[in-house]
Amino acid sequence: MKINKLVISLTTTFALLVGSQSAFAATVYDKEPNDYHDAAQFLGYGDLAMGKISSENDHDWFYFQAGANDGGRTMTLHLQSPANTKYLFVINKNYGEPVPVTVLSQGSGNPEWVSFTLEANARYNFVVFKSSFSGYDPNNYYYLSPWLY
Ligand SMILES: [Ca+2]
Repeated sequence: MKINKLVISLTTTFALLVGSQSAFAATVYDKEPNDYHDAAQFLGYGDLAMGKISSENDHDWFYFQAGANDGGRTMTLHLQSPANTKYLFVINKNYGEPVPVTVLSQGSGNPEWVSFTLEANARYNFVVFKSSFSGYDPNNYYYLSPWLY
């Protein structure tokens, strides 16, 4: 009886540790403070970030860590803002290096949506903030989703 419980407990722990980047897509809620590089929240494959812009200058940092075998793969990043707001994101690499992107959004008023090519072992930072032309909605979520091909 005791041994069975231990086995179950260890199996669960192992699954949480190993599966966190792939098997279990998660919803990651924006948690302050996250307004700078070192406080960025981790996003794994297929994870969905949900956050709220809660002040004029709120910046929400997230990051994705490319693995050794991820070089050359295409990632898309999609942002859906709350109704009647226009939020933007910036993507940079490691400690702020530029990342060339292809814009997939079409026309104005559509979600922000880009694709870019990963370099192996690079860290990709995604920063969500509000456009200077937009208000913000502290009560409703934006949705940020990186997807890897
Ligand atoms: Ca923030």
